Amino acid sequence: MAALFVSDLHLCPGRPRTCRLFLEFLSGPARQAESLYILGDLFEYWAGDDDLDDPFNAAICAALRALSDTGVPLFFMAGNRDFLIGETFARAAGLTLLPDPALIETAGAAILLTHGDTLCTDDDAYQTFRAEVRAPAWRQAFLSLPLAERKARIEALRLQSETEKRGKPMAIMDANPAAAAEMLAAYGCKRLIHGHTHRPAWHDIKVDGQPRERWVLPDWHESGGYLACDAAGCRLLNWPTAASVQQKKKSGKN
Ligand SMILES: [Mn+2]
Repeated sequence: MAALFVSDLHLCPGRPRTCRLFLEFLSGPARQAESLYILGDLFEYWAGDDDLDDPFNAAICAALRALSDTGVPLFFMAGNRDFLIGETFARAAGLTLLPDPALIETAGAAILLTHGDTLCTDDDAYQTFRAEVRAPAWRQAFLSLPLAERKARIEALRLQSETEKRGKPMAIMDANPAAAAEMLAAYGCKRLIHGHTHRPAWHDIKVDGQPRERWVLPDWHESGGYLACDAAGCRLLNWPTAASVQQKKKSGKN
């Protein structure tokens, strides 16, 4: 059995295929997992746990709950888009909230987890914005606004962020390798897993002359993917896999 890691699903009603793939993942490979870690940006945005009445959000929450009810431990770390997820959602979905970063132990090995946005240290404007919206006072003030107003403000922020991203060099929006090495060194850990950059990869790095691993999770859109880690190591897997597509054809579903 392996611990599975996913991130950057960006689920929203406008992406029905991605949602279907994720639901199939939850009722498929995730059922056989030792545990499932969702490392942020599960949702395209999250306006607050009082938005759980929304049928789309309720359906995703119920699917997570169904997995958790089968006994698979489920963990969630917030991303930059769904950092307003709180204890109410966590209880409803049957998952445990993790801080960012979080040091976990699975299959006898320590693994450091982070969403990944704090590693983008070359993007000063983003880090300033992040510090502002992650302050407890900002969170409290924002969550006290009416839900409709929160949604309108988030929509405006998303448009602004899309425009800004177009003007930024790609390199600025990637994880800074030195920041990743520093994080590993600070926790004395050999393996780091993060998402956010949408650049799935396995980076073999050196920290203080010692071999270390940095795994970057893929985002989900037309297809998805996940990282599986067990005593033998980690591997990035596509979802859906060729095998499951085959299986689905045989059973006549699509
Ligand atoms: Mn992100």
